[in-house]
Amino acid sequence: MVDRTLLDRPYDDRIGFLAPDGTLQNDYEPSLSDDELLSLYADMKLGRHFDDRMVSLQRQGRLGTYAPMAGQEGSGFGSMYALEDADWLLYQYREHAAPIVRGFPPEYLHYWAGHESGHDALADERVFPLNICIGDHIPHATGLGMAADLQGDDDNDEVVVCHFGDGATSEGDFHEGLNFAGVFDTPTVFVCHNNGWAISVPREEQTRSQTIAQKAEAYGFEGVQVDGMDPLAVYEVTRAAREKALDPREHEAAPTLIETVEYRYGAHTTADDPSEYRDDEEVERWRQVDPIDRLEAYLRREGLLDDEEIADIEAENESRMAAAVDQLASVDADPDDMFADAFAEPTPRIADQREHMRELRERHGDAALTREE
Ligand SMILES: Cc1ncc(C[n+]2csc(CCOP(=O)(O)OP(=O)(O)O)c2C)c(N)n1
Ligand SMILES: [Mg+2]
Repeated sequence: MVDRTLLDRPYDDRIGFLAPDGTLQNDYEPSLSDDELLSLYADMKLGRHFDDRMVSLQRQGRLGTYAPMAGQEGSGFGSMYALEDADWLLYQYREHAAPIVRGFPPEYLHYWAGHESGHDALADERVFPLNICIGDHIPHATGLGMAADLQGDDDNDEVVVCHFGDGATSEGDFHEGLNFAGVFDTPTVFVCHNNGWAISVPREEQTRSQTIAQKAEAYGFEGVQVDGMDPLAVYEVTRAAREKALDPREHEAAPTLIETVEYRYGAHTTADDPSEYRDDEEVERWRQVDPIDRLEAYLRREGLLDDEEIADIEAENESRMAAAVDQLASVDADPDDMFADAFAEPTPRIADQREHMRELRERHGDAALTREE
């Protein structure tokens, strides 16, 4: 049973159901079945394993830059589990839960290795290519929601979910996207992963608003703040927002802004050194409320999970990831691709650069690409 009243809370009343020790709070009963809870746990573990391996592959020089997710699995997987297959996904570079829940195609790794093929990996699963240009995808999510509405006649059953970070809320695109969504009642769910930092800029310097959730007020729809380290709370809230987005009653369907409060344990990307701007104690504090440990504690309490089952899940996840890494070796990148697709026809400057690179490769081979010329 979806609880729509969850969306009607004060903005700073952070919704949470699962305590760090795995007990349930606030008279909550999970609406996910036991099998679904176990599957959510296994996917979150896959996400953490994927993340560890991706960082290590980057360190080995087998990937380009990578944006670690560890710590943010509660909001990523909790929100993904609330969706149906027909729903559309747009996400920022850190929310790897979207590709993992939508089938974890091995080609997803290609993107991070700089291969064109990584972009299309999830097209059939209604997942857009990940977004690097902060906030750009927010108006797209609104427009897509509007299109779903128009195409679905009166019985649209697709929502559009858009993931982005706290930093994205400072972009004009955020405000334009949410304003339009409010005016046209688009079936869009905006999930802001507030991890407290936009690279080295703390949340307090990002906005003077007390919460990010309250920004929804300005656009005429509901905003809620959720404990992003609690996958079950994020699940229930996203489920309620999804239902509201599809409400067939006139003027009842509306977007929602969900602010998930969480933390990234690792660096912003593998090109960042967080010790320059934050203390280890801060990281340690957040690790104490880890989303995977919480769910695991709950499942153990309920007798749904034991050491042996955890070992089986880990073994299965390791073999899935190993298979994805294996096929990475066979992908051949064409350095020319980096000049493709920005414009239908390359601008003179891009054409010059492409020509310059081709000449260098002809003269020196691909070693030219790692040398300063
Ligand atoms: C339009 C734009 N401006 C600046 C950047 C540089 N940039 C990359 S990540 C980032 C911070 C984003 O922070 P947030 O939205 O909180 O996401 P997080 O990295 O915390 O997941 C910035 C400013 C960019 N990618 N795009
Ligand atoms: Mg952030």
